[in-house]
Amino acid sequence: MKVEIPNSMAEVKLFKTWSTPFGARVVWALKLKGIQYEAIDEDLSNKSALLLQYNPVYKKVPVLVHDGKPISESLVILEYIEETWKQNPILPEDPLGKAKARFWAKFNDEKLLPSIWSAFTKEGTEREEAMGAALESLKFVEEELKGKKFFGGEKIGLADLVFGWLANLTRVFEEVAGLKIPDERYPLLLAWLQEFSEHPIIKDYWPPHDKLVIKYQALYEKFHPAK
Ligand SMILES: N[C@@H](CCC(=O)N[C@@H](CS)C(=O)NCC(=O)O)C(=O)O
Repeated sequence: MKVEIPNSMAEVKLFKTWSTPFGARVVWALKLKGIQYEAIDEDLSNKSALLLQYNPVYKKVPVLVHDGKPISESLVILEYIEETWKQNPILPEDPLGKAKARFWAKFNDEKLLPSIWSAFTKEGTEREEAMGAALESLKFVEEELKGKKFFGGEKIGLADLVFGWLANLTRVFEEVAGLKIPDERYPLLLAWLQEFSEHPIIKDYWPPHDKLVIKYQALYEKFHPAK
C-alpha cells in the first residue's frame, strides 16, 4: 500500500537512527554545507511504512528525501549532497583527488568496517583473524595520513566523513569487546581521530558515548550469549 506523503513535509528529510554511523556521515555532510533538514529517527525493530516505501530494496537507514524523492545508501547520498549543494565542497576539484577520496570511502565500507564488525561479532580464531585484518588495513590508513591533517588535506572531506565512525566507535568497541587499536602503532590515526572529533560541526552531532556503550553491550551479549 502506498503511503500518502503530506505536502507539509520539509524539503530535506533524513531517515536515520540516533546511533547509525552511516547516518552520521550524512548529517555531518549536511551540516558542513549548512543545509537545513528534518531528522526522522527510525526504530529499526519496527520500521516505518515510509522508510520501507523509500528504501524498498535494502530497507535500511539512512535515506535522504529531497523534494519528496528518496536517495538511499550513504555513499550515494554523500555524492548527491555534493552535487546538489556546491558550497563547502567535500570532494576536491581534480579527478585524481576525487578518485582517491572515493577509493578510501570504498575501502572503509568494504574492507575495514567489515573486519572490525566481524571481530566484534565472532569468537576465538575468527575474532583474532578479523582483528588482525583490521589492524593490517589500518596500516594503509596510517600511511595515507602522512603529512596530512585530514584525508582531504587541510579540511574535512568525503573520506573523513566516511571514516568518522572510527572516531566514534573504536573506544566503544574497546570498552565493550576488548578490541584495542594500539595507539602507539597508529599515531597519525590517533591524531586524526582527535582532530576530527574536535571539529565544531562533527562535535555538534556525536552520539553520546555512554548510550553507545549500552547499545553495543546489548548487541555484544546477543552475539556472545553466556554459555
Ligand atoms: N550500505 C548502507 C548500510 C546502512 C546500514 O547498514 N544501516 C543499518 C543501520 S546502521 C540499518 O538500517 N539496518 C537495518 C536492517 O538491516 O534491517 C549505507 O551505506 O547506507
